[in-house]
Amino acid sequence: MEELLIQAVKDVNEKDILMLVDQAFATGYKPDQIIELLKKGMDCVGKEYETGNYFIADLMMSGIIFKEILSQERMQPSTSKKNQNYNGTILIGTVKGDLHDIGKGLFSGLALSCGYNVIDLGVDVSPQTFVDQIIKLKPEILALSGVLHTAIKSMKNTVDLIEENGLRNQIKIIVGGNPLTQETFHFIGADAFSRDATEGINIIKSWTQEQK
Ligand code: B12
Repeated sequence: MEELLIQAVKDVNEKDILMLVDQAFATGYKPDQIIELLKKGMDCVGKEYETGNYFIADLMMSGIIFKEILSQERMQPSTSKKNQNYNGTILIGTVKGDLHDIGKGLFSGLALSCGYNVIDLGVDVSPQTFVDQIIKLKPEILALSGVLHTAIKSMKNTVDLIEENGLRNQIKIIVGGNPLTQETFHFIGADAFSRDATEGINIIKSWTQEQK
């Protein structure tokens, strides 16, 4: 079943994907296991695009199907974790020049289920918008998302502008996205980075616990 689901995502075959996700639930798969399989399929879609076999329309369609599945009630993070104490406010956005928002959505959903107030500024968010919203909303945490290589520079510009406005020491910053490495993370000047939404949540939870 796992191989079939990955293949269906690779083929951007919506009907089969939805049917196989149903089957996965029926046989006891958990949402995070299903997300892992979908991500593997998306990697294949990305590779097909890189090699010229797929077009932008295929990327778009795969994104639409992924989002459709994520929006299903049964995919939401465990409700037993909800109603926890308020843990703080997270301001989040995909950085300037980048329109990818599925990983951001995953992180936001998990953060909400862990008791954080999440304010999502959307995609293609400029450094100035982040700064304006930090001044206005005073969040404890800023989460920057980006999956394009060019997002690294946008993240750096955002952190630099926060610094220039004298706001850096009042906020913890986590950057997330596949192109990030230890090296690019240091270049950006954030407090943490992750290529995985769940790991990112564990990092911010450790910050929140330190503050309590
Ligand atoms: C769907 C898709 C699109 C859709 C996006 C739809 C949407 N609503 O997001 C559309 C069609 C818009 C798109 C456009 C483009 N795309 Co695109 N896209 C993809 C694809 C196939 C899947 C992305 C995805 O959603 N994956 C699943 C999610 C769950 O993964 P994710 O977003 O990476 O999130 C994970 C981590 O990054 C991390 N994470 C992300 N955010 C955050 C935030 C925090 C705080 C934390 C802790 C973690 C975290 O956690 C998640 C896992 O748990 C990828 C291929 C791939 N393998 O990813 C290419 C890919 C990202 N796209 C690519 C490209 C080149 C483009 C275009 C430039 C194509 C073009 N010529 O126009 C444009 C760029 C448009 C723009 N300005 O942004 C390249 C990027 C190469 C690079 N690194 O620079 C990829 C890798 C494809 C490839 N192999 O060539 N794309």
